[in-house]
This record gives sequence, structure tokens and C-alpha cells, in this order.
Amino acid sequence: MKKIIVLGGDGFCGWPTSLHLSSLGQEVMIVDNMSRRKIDIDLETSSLTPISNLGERISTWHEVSGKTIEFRNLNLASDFDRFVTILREFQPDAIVHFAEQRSAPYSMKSTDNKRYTVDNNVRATHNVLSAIVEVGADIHLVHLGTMGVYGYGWAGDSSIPEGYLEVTLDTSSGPKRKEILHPADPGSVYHMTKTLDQLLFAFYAKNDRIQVTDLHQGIVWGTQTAQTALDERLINRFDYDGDYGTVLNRFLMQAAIGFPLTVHGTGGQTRAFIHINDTVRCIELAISNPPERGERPMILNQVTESHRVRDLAEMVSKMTGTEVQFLPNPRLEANENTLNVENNKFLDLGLTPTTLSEGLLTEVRDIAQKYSFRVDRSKILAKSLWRKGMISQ
Ligand code: USQ
Repeated sequence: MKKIIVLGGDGFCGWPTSLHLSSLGQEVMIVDNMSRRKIDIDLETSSLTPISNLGERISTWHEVSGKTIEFRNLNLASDFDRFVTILREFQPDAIVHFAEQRSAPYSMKSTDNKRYTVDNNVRATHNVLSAIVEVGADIHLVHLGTMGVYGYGWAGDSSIPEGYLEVTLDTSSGPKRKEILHPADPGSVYHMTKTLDQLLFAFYAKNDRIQVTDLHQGIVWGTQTAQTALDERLINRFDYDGDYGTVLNRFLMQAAIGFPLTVHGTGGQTRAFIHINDTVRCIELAISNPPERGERPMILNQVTESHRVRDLAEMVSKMTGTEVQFLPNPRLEANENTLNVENNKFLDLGLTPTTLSEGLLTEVRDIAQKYSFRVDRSKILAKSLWRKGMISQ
């Protein structure tokens, strides 16, 4: 049994991960500052599914499983000393770090949002690393990064490696092979913070021999896992609004209420996807397979398949008879790109991918239908523009 702290354990990936790890018999502590719930209040929106408050979630989990999850409410970007005390007292074997502002549109909405996203994400990550150094314990840090660090402008057929790129340098003694961190090409302030995180990890792995695993995750779809489905009070969040809703879940929710599917631009962006069930399994696998101390950060592409946005819209449209609308793209992104992602590391560790299937898509659509009375249609279109003066939807 391991002791694991889940930072951001109340969020969309953090909550199902906390339950999954707890169900495996691990001792779990959630650290969260409830910022995601506060942002919903500011944006005057809410999860499509009726999520319980964290206290109720944790007591329900105890009721249905007999297991205990601890909770500390704390802001990682500012409460450094308290976090160090928690590490000293709880003595975790691993920390899973989800505690960052994760929406690209939200990060681009205003100057304040850009500054908040950078302050929050970069300081939180740096505080976590320096707290691990401060307590001097062997703690494996597993971080939720993003596929977006590689960028989405590439139209060639070479594949995206797992973090490191082999390059050949011309030197006076002839060509030399070297592995470098794959060049970063973020497409939003949010994605930029994750590229900055990568440098922090590289430095602390080299200087302080911290064991770091950085998971470059694709777009998560689905909502429930085996544990969150056990009781309605455990239900996971389902974001559908123009800032936090991600593309496939949005299309399924739009189909559920007969809202024409909102394709941005030509829908030519190809992205990598992963089902929430595979997210929680990948975290389990990452925790069980830490890099050696002194090794560079272990980077794994946490994705199972890639799809072009307009193909997904067509697929959902065919399945449900919902019309597709092509809207002005509020983001600055390539009209078309290709994406071949290597994901052998997780497959080798034993991941059996959950890929898109009509059954699973229908399951998500049905959840959206069940709670469709909670939808605020005025929140569906994406209004956050990447640059002033762009045409809004
Ligand atoms: N898109 C549409 N219509 C919509 C919503 C999105 O056409 O209604 C398009 C976007 O323009 C974009 C693509 O779909 O080209 C993906 O957008 P998204 O909102 O589903 O995903 P993204 O902003 O990239 O961010 C999400 C998560 C983020 C995570 C990232 C993984 O919010 O935390 O890091 O997915 S990845 O996309 O692989 O970088």
C-alpha cells in the first residue's frame, strides 16, 4: 500500500483518480483549494452533472466502500509552509499533481486570466518541487501535463515521440546524436504554463534527483468511472460551457439537447483523445513505475487515439441526427494539422485502451440527456477570443 497525495483531487480528473487509487487500497489524501468550483461561480455556470460538495463526496465514499480519504484545503501557489508541514506529517510515497488551471479558453479570456493562470500554475508546480526538496524525502511526483506542449501546427507524417526528440548535431569531430526535450510550441497561455512546468521538472530531476513522471495527456472524454457511478453523490463533473467543456463531451451534450454541433473553423484540428477510465488507470500505472532517482523526467504520452474535430462532429451527427454548424474559430490555430502520437510506453506497461465506440458515446450522451434540464444554452458557445478584434461566434 502506498500513501498518495492527489493535488487538485476535487477536479474532473482528480476526483475519479482519488477514488480509483483509494479503491485499490492506497491511502489517499486530497489537497485542493476549490478553485475550480469558484471559477464556475464567477463564470455563472456549473457542471452539467450535479456534483456534491467535497465533504459529501468523501463521506459517501466512506459509506459505500468503507475507505477513508483525507482532505486539506490549501492553495499550493501561496501556502508553501503549510504544504511542507502536510508532507512531513502524511509522508507520501507519491504526489499526483492535477492542481492547475486547465482551460485554454479561460486562460485567454483577459489579461487577468492570463496572469492568474501563469501565477497559479507555475508557482504551484515550483512550490511542489521545492517542498519535496525541503522535506528531503523520496517522493515520486506524477504530473498531469498535456499533449499541447508539442503544438498542433504540424502537417508532416513524422510521429510525436514521448517527450524527447533525437537530433543530430554537427560538431568539429563529426555528427553527434543527442536526445533533447521536444521543442515546445504552446497554443495558449494555459498550454504555455505546462511547457514551463517541463523545464522545472528537468531542472529539479537533474539538480535534486527528484523522481518525476510527466504525463502528456490528450483531451479527456467520458465522465463516469466504476467508482463515481456507484452513487449519485459521487458523480463526476461534466463541463459543457464554452470555456471548460472539451470538444467531444460538448458534442455529445449538444446532441443530447438538439443543439447544432459547434465546430470551430473548418474543424480541421486533429487532437489526441483518452477516455476518463484510461486516465485513472494510467495514473495507477505511472505511480507503480517511477523513474530511478537521478534519471531525467519520465515522459509518457497519455493518449489512446487521434481524431479530426470535424470527423468527430460528423460521427456524432450520424449517430444522433444532430446538425453540424461551422462557426468562426475563436482560437488562433492551424486550419488543418496531422498528429501521429507514440504511446507505446503505456501499452507496454499494460494499458488496454478504451477507444471510441458507439456504446460509450451513447452512455455519455445519455448522462447529458438525464441532466439536460440543468443546461444553460447561453453558456454553450465559446466566447473567449485568442486576440482582440477576432470575429466572435
Ligand atoms: N473545438 C471545436 N468546437 C468546440 C470546442 C472545441 O471545434 O465546441 C475545437 C477547438 O478549437 C480545438 C479542439 O476542438 O481545436 C480541442 O479543444 P478542447 O477545448 O476540446 O481542448 P483544449 O483546449 O486543447 O484543452 C483540453 C483540456 C486541457 C488539456 C488539453 C489536451 O482543457 O486541459 O491539456 O485538452 S490537448 O488538447 O491534447 O492539448
